[in-house]
Amino acid sequence: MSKLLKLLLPSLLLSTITLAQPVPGVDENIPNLVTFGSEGETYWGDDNFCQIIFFAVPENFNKPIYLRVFDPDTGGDNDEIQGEWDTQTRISVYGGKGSCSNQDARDGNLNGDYDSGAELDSKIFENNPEYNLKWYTFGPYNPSEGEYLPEDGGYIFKIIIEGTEGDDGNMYRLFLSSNSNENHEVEGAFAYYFKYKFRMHDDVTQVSHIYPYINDTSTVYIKQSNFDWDNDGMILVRSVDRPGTPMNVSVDDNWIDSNFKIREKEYFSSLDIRMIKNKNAKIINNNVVIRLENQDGEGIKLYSIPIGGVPKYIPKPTHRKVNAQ
Ligand SMILES: [Ca+2]
Ligand SMILES: [Ca+2]
Ligand SMILES: [Ca+2]
Ligand SMILES: [Ca+2]
Repeated sequence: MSKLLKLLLPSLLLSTITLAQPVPGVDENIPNLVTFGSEGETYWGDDNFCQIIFFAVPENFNKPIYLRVFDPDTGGDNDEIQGEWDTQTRISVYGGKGSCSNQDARDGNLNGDYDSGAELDSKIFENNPEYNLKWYTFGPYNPSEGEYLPEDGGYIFKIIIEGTEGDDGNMYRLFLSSNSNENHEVEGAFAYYFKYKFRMHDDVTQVSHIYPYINDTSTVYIKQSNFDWDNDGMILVRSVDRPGTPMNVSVDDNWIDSNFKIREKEYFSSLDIRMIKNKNAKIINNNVVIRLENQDGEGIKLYSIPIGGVPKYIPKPTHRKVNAQ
């Protein structure tokens, strides 16, 4: 993160702090995150049965925090059955040195030290009506139990959602809260992720979004990769300088990528990656994966809220000659 962003981050986030806590974020308009059991088929939309989300708690916040998970079970409502419900999901919370700065954690490298740092809590969820459509609360944690990374937004916590058994799809949502029983905002907090796995809307009129932020002038181009999109419509990049640049969209059980060059006006602004469903195909239960990298292969953070707000395309002024009467 640039020094400039570090200075601006609190004020940029201030206007949207009340939207900052849920993952998926409010502006993302994504119904659920998804992780399949480890015996799932990748063509159901999860490439490696693990999701990693980071939460940043600003350093001036000194009350206990809680990480809450909606519908952590795999069964009953909200989830995707394959045969019978037989899936186990391990949800773990990490803090301390190396938990969030570790490159394997940021890259989701499951062969490496993705589960680095101190494990604060871990719990296995299966088919259990007790947790169906309910919130489960991890914590309390003292914010200082996170890893102190001021350039990433303060004290950072890592939450890993890993399918350890079975083949069903676990749908869930997350919330960073200052209360153990309800979702209360942690002022100035937000979440970020380097790879995002989620369920698209079934409603073809709904547009989902992700919001990377171009935080310095060294980004030359962005490589976007997506998995198992089932050719469901279009992915467009909108920014202050472009109304919508199309990116490649994957088919079934397949990774595809494409690059787009960053323009000067896009530095220090968010991009709005818009996911527009195919109006005719009416694809339902579409689970997908997306990741962005810079030209050096470094993962680009996707923020649960767009930094500086949702970018608005500013059309170039057109100069028309006005004839004198
Ligand atoms: Ca099953
Ligand atoms: Ca459920
Ligand atoms: Ca679930
Ligand atoms: Ca899919």
